[in-house]
Amino acid sequence: MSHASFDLVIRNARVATASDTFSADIGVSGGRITQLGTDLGRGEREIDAAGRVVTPGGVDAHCHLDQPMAPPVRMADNFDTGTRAAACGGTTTVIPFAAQEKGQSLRAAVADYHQRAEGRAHIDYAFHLIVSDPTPQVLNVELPALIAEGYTSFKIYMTYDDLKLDDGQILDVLDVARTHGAMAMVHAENAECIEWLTKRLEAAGRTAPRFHAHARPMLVEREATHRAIALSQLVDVPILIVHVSGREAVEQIRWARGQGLKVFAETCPQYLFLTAEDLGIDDSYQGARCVCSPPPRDKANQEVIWNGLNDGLFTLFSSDHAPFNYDGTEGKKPGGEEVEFRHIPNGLAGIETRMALLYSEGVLGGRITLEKFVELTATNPAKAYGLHPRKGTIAIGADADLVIWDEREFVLRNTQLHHAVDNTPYEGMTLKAWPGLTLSRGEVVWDGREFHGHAGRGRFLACGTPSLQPRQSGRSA
Ligand code: DUC
Ligand code: ZN
Ligand code: ZN
Repeated sequence: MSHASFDLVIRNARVATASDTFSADIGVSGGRITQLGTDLGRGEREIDAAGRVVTPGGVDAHCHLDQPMAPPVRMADNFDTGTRAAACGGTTTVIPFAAQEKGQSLRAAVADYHQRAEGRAHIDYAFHLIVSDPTPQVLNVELPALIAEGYTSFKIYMTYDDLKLDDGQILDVLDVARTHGAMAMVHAENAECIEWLTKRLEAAGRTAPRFHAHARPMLVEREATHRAIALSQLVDVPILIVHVSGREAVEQIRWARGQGLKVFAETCPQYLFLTAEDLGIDDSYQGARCVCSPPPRDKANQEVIWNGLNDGLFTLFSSDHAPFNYDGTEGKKPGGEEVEFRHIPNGLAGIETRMALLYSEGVLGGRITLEKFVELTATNPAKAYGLHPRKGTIAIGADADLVIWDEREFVLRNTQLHHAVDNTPYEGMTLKAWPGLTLSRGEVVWDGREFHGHAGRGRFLACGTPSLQPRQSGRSA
């Protein structure tokens, strides 16, 4: 009896990459793709894809897991439940954030975050840094050393009192990104405008969840987006604007691209599928579930985001999963109270639904091609953060992180999901597809019915240098 040629062969796959879709068998050995072709030799294990679409496993390059919060608030997902949910939703790599608290060393933040991940992650993970206190020690010593060790991206906040940097500090941090070849992600909202509007709303007694959106209108995002672009232009370094929510920010990014500036952009499911009305049409508290920043806008803005996904304006499609329970004392009702919108933890669940939402409504809805789906959900995020070609593609030598898609209609319920959050913003939506199988380094972690990971099998990935070129987009918003 001859030996098998591969550990695993996936037969009759409709293989989709960011550039092509073709029919092939996929040979896997040692957790990597070792051959693509027809009539491959025998595998120790064989899976018949039966002509179904096979994409690279998703790379969710913007999610928050077990990030320390001010008590009593606590994130519902840790690395165990968060990466379990990711795998069941077709994501095989996550990049959450090691956040520096003001006064804390960046090193200590990274060490703490490794402890939270180790022994818990079911899929591979890398870290972005959040720089909230750019002291000379951080700028000159810690950040350069951490970049060299594989933490090659960091997020800069222009809002949130405990995280935000002023323009001078942003310039300092961008300068480090330029010198050491890191990727700077920017949360672009004008903090002063938000505070001014919030105080006025509070003085008028307008404190229900829906007023969160009134305190953060598009203008606030547009101004900060423009300022972030200007600051990056001054330093002459690429930036990546995260969670772009609508037209006016998109216009700023198109303008920058037209100037030849390297400005990348990310958007998220909540800006395609939710509107400000999901925060409430009256003063009831239910809308607290969908309080996130920037807030969802309206139908017209959803169209602008769809167009930007299709025409190359957006580089990445991430979840911004920020998991908070609605009930209980640690989430949307801190201490069990229905609080003023200012005190509602920002963020919603999305790590498990990101891929299926875009596949269903984008690919099967005829809004984007399958290749564009792969580019936005896997290939570009891997390139942006220096994980490509090991992650984010189907190619010889790449990790065998793969999803076989089941195209079938079903009604989404939170009870079907594997995160530890008590709600999904997409409850009751009809989806047209879900991962029928997720492989992480050649191992089945989700078979369409059951989860098969085990805590601790996920490995830390040191990131390399970002390798992404912006697409010129000539269309207007
Ligand atoms: N906004 C953020 O900036 N981060 C987490 C979630 C959110 O809504
Ligand atoms: Zn943010
Ligand atoms: Zn975020």
